[in-house]
Amino acid sequence: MFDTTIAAVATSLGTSGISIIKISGCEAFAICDRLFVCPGGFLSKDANTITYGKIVDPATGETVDKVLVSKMAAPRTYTGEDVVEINCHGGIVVTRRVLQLVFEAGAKPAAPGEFTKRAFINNKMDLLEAEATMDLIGAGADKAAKVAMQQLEGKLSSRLGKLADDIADICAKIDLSTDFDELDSFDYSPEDVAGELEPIVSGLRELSGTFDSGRRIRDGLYVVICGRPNAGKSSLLNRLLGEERAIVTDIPGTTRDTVEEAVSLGGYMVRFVDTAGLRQGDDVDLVEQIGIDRAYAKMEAADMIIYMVDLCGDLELQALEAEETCAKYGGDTPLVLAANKVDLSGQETAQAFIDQMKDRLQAQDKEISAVSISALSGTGVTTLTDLILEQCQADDELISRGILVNERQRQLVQKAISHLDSAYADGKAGYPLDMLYAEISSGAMALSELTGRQIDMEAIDKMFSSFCVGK
Ligand SMILES: Nc1nc2c(ncn2[C@@H]2O[C@H](COP(=O)(O)OP(=O)(O)O)[C@@H](O)[C@H]2O)c(=O)[nH]1
Ligand SMILES: [Mg+2]
Repeated sequence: MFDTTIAAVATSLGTSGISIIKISGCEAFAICDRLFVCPGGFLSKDANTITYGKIVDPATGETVDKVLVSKMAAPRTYTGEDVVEINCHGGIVVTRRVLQLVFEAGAKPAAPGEFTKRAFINNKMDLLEAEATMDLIGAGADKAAKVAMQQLEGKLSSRLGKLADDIADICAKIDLSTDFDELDSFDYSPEDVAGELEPIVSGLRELSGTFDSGRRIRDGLYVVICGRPNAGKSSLLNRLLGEERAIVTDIPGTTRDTVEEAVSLGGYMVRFVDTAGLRQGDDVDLVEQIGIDRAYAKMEAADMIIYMVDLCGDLELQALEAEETCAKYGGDTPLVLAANKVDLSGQETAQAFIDQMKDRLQAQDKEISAVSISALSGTGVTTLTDLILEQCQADDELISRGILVNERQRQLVQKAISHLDSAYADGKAGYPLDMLYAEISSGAMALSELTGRQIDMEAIDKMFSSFCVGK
C-alpha cells in the first residue's frame, strides 16, 4: 500500500461536456471532503454511490463548479485503493481549477500510468493486463482494440499460466525424486523430464510464432510506397488516406522526405510511407539524395513494399529497377507492383507490362502480386488494398487464444524457450536432474517476469513511465 494519495485528470483536457478528475489513495475521501459540499457531507455517503454537490474553494468559499462525485472504497476499485472520481464540467479552466484545489487539499500529481501501476502492485491485474489497458487506449483500429481486450480479459495470462503450472509441476516432481528422506522415493528420470518439457516448449514456440501477427495488429502493417519520381506515389498515398497529405506535382523530385500516415483499413491499422522517387544522376541534389537514402532505409524495415510504375514513363528502365528492388528488398518482404496511370495508358498496355514483369521475376524465382491502378481516378485501388489486407489478416481463433504483441513479451518468451530447450537437450542426454532443474527454473523465471510475478521495481517504473497520465 502507498502512503501518498494521487490525482490527475482522467479525460483529455479540452472543451467537452464533462471532465473526470480521479483521486486514489488512503486520503482520497478526506481530500474530497475538504472541497466537496453536499447534503449530509461526503464522508457520510456509502461506498459505490454517486453524489451531486458543489466544489467550493475552502480558502474563499467561492463555488467553482457543480459536480457529481463517485465514491469507491478499497479494495474493490481499479487501483485497489479508495478512489474518488469528480465529474466536473469539461472546460479547460474549470477542470484545472478543480484539480488545483484537489492538490491544495493534499493530493500529489499522478505520474504517467501511476493508477495502473498501483493496480498492478496491489494485485488487481498482472503486467500483461496493465500493458493491454494502455494498448486498448492507444488502439488505432478495431483489430488492435480487439487484441488488447482479449489480453485485458486475461487470455494471454491464462495461456502462460497453464504453461507455468506445467513447469512448476516438473520442478515439484524433481524435488520429490531427489528428496532422499522420502521412504517411497519417486522415480523420475531426466528422460521423463525431457518428455514432459517437449509439449511445453512447443506450446511456447507456437506462442512465439504469434508475435508477427500481434505486432502488425498492434503497431500497424508498415507499407512503403516506392518507385521512380512522378510514378504517382504521393497521389496514391493521398487517395489511400482520403486527403491531400503529400504534395503532388508533375515536377520530378517533389517529395524530398518520407511522409508517414496511418489509416484503418478493414479494421486493421496500416502505416503507409510515401518516399522520395528513386533516381540517380546529376540532377539529384544533396537534399534529394538524403530523401532517396531514407527511402531505401524504409524499404529495409517494410512489412510490404508497393513498387509503383508510371505506365506513361520509360517502361524498360522501370522494369529493370523493379527487378533490382525485388532482388534487394523482396526476400521476405512481399512486393506488389502497382502499374499506375492506367487511365492514360489503357488496360492493354498495363496488362502487357504486368505479364512481362511476372514472367521476368518468375525466371528469378520471385512471385509478386501486380495490379493496374489509377491513383488519380481510383481505378484498381480497392484491389490494391485487398492485397495489402491479405498481409494483415490474422485468424480470429489465433487471436482469441492470446497472442504476443510487443517486444518485451517476445524477448521473455524467447528467453524461456532457450532455457527450457537446454533443459530438454540435457534431459535427453541423461544429465543429472539438478542440472536440468537450474535451467527449468530460469525458464520459469522468464515467464514470471512476463506476467510481472517476479520483476524488479526499476523495470516496472520504466514500463509504466511510457503510459499516459490519468490511467
Ligand atoms: N493521369 C494520371 N495522372 C497521375 C496519376 N497518378 C499521378 N498522376 C500525376 O502524376 C504527377 C506526379 O504525381 P505524384 O503523385 O506527385 O508522383 P510521385 O513523384 O511518385 O509522388 C502529378 O501530376 C499527378 O497528378 C494517375 O493515375 N493518372
Ligand atoms: Mg511524391
